[in-house]
Amino acid sequence: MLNKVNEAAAYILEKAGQKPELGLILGSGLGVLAEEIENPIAIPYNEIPHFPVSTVEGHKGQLVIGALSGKIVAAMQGRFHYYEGYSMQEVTFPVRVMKAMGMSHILVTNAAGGVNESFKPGDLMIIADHINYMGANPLIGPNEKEFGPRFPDMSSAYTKELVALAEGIAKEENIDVKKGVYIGFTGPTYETPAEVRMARILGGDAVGMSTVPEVIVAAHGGMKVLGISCITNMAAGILDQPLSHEEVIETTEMVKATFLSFVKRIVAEMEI
Ligand code: R1P
Repeated sequence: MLNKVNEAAAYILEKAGQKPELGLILGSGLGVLAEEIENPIAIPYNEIPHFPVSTVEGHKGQLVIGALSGKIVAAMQGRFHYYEGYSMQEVTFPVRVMKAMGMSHILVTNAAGGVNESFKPGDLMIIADHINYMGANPLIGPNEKEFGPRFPDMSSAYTKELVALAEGIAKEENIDVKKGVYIGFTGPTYETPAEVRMARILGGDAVGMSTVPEVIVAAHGGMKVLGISCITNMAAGILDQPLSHEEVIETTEMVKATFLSFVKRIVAEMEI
């Protein structure tokens, strides 16, 4: 895989003409952040060697490189999910490429269902930790030691300093940000009420179908990670209403202004 990763990284660096320092993965409906990037260079995924393509609504399918809050960022306007039929290695390929391009930090965002009953749709949640409930792991298979160790430590996969930075900014900006544990399921079905109860018993605060594989690969590569979930709906069984991807996208639209100002300030203050 190393060759493929390096080919993709070289292609992007040549097209971009500058070296991004921070990777952003923008979740369902959260791609708007890429529109804030100054002097953007957008590279469609299908032009990047070995990159998968986006198949989900709300995921545009391009990498946008340019300046955001004084940093050069590479933002994925759309991510890949296991349920799309991609392998775990394909889902996480862009994270490997970010690392190969020289990025040491990554900010991962997603749309998630609220499991913690004190949450409400529209809340932002700083991810403190995750539970991998996907029944798969992107590191299964031969370990390429250029990428990282065989048995990576996951005790601080979500970098404590970045969590503290985000919490501090939320406080200063008077944003009622939550903090919690994200449980990754495979999807594409939304979780059943019983699965949501289980998630709560297991210690989960939010559920979703992404992020976990990306963060495992980032941790494998020794990258510093910050994760932010947008609670777009309450998970099944909490409110008496069915779930839909339209609702997920609608809520991200509602929370857009807060999400943008929060993340932009985090990017500005991140020490890289
Ligand atoms: C379901 O509505 C979709 O929204 C979330 C789920 O994982 C799923 O893909 O998307 P992101 O995690 O990509 O934000």
